[in-house]
Amino acid sequence: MNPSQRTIAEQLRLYFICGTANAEDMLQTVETALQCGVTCFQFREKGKHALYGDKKEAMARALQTLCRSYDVPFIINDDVDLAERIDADGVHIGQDDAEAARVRERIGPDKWLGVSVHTLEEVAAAIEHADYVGIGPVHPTNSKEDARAVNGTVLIRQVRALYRELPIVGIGGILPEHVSMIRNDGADGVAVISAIASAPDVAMATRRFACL
Ligand code: TZP
Ligand code: MG
Repeated sequence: MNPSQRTIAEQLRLYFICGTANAEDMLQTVETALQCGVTCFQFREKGKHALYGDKKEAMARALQTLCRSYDVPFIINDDVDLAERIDADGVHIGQDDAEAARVRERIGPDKWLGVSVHTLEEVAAAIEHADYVGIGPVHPTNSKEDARAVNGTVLIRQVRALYRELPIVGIGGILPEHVSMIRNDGADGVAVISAIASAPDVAMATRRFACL
C-alpha cells in the first residue's frame, strides 16, 4: 500500500453517508456522528424531496464546514459540478453515473474518487481511475431503491484476494454486529446510512460502530 492508499483505507473505517431524506435534522445528525467517531462523510442527496440548486449547494457547504472542523473528508455523491464548485475532497459514483475516467479528468489527481462495484469486471475497470471501491449490498437495504442483489461478503473476499492494496468499503444494511466479519473478509471499513441516521440515539449508534 502506498501512503495515500494507507490514508484512504484508514479514513474508510467508518464512512457515514447521509442526505436530507435520511435524517430529520441533517446538520445535527451529521455533527453528532462526526463528534462520535465517523472517519469519512458522503453527502448523498436523493429522492423526491431532494434539495437541488442553491439549496443543495448551501447544505453541501454547511456540511463541508462541519467535516473540516472534525478533519473528516467530505465526499459528494454523483454531483461532480457541485464537488468542483465547492472544492469537496472527492466524488463517489455508481455504475449508472458518469464514467470514472471522465470524473477523474475533471476532479484531477488529488481528489478522492470512489466507485460502487458489483462484479470483478467492474472492479478491474474502476481501479484504473478510482482511489477506493464500495462493495455491496452486503445485507438487504431500504436506503437505496435500485440496489443490486445482496451479495454478503463474497465480492469483498474476491477483490481483496486479487488486489491486496486497494481500499475497500462494504455497504448495505450494515449493523455493528456485522462489522467484524466484513473487516475480516477484507474491507477496510463500512459505509452506513440508516443504522446511524435513523437511530433513535445517533450518538450511541455511532459510538457502537466507532469502538469496533
Ligand atoms: N449502495 C448500496 S447499498 C446502499 C447504497 C448507497 C444503501 C446503504 O444504506 P443502509 O441504510 O446503510 O443500508
Ligand atoms: Mg449514483
